Amino acid sequence: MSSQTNASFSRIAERDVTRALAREYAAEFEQCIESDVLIAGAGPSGLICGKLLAEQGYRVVIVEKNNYLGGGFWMGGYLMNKVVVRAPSHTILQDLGVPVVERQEGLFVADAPHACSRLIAAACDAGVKIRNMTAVEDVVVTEGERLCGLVVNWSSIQWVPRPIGCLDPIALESKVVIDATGHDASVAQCLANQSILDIRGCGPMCVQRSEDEVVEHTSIVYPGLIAVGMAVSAVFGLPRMGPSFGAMLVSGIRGAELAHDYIEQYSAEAPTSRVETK
Ligand code: 48F
Repeated sequence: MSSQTNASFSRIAERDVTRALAREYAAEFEQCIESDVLIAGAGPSGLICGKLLAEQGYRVVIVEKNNYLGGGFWMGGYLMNKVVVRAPSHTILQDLGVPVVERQEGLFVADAPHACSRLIAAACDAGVKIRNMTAVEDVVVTEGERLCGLVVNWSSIQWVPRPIGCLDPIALESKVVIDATGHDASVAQCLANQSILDIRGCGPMCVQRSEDEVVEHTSIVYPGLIAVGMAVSAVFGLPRMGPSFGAMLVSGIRGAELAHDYIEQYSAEAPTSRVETK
């Protein structure tokens, strides 16, 4: 510690700071333009899904409209910063190094900031590239009717007055897209807005059914698009969850398995509708 507090900072100019930021940003942004897996939403389902796929060597990008990552995982409900998970999903938190307390048989509680920050760090450690302050505005669908990317923009642009804020979005491409945007189901909603997909919206709360049903319904909801987490509930009209997070984590894991299988199949079939460029 003393070697750090005794030394003076290395000498640099202001322009060096700006140049360092710009170069690193540009280099990483270039890698995000075309990935294996593009995940919309950095809540618990999206983060664990991205972590597992990145650990398998896939190029994973998460776009998140907020500045902060974690979605609803920082709070367990009603501003109480503890999260509840039911067995057997408590072992996922334990594997992340998060302490859990068993409050009654099969019902575990963890500290929300601890759980959320561990999950974010694990995703970053695995190599997931994060584009925060980036909102999904639309989807890219190829002639073969496969969803192969997201149309995104700075999320802050929606707060800029229209006359000065008319800023075109850009497209990011991937082999598979994951909708992990929670109750909004923002990616599926883009398809619904264009009458390509039916979305039912969440039903009333029923914790006994909701967690199992979210995992069971985690699936490919349109060619190239997998829904995980509460987006699954919104698409299929399942009961809302309440502040219990096990199904978010297990659904994210299931989504990663489906994405792996989809990419294997995608690579084998080598789509013909995709324009081949450098
Ligand atoms: O809401 P969120 O945490 O989704 P989740 O992973 O987990 C749900 C639980 O937190 C909780 C629950 C179950 O216990 O009911 O709500 O399914 O995270 C979704 C993330 O997606 C982002 C949003 O800011 C949040 O961080 N998001 C939503 N719409 C967009 C988006 C969009 N259009 N573009 C980019 N990010």
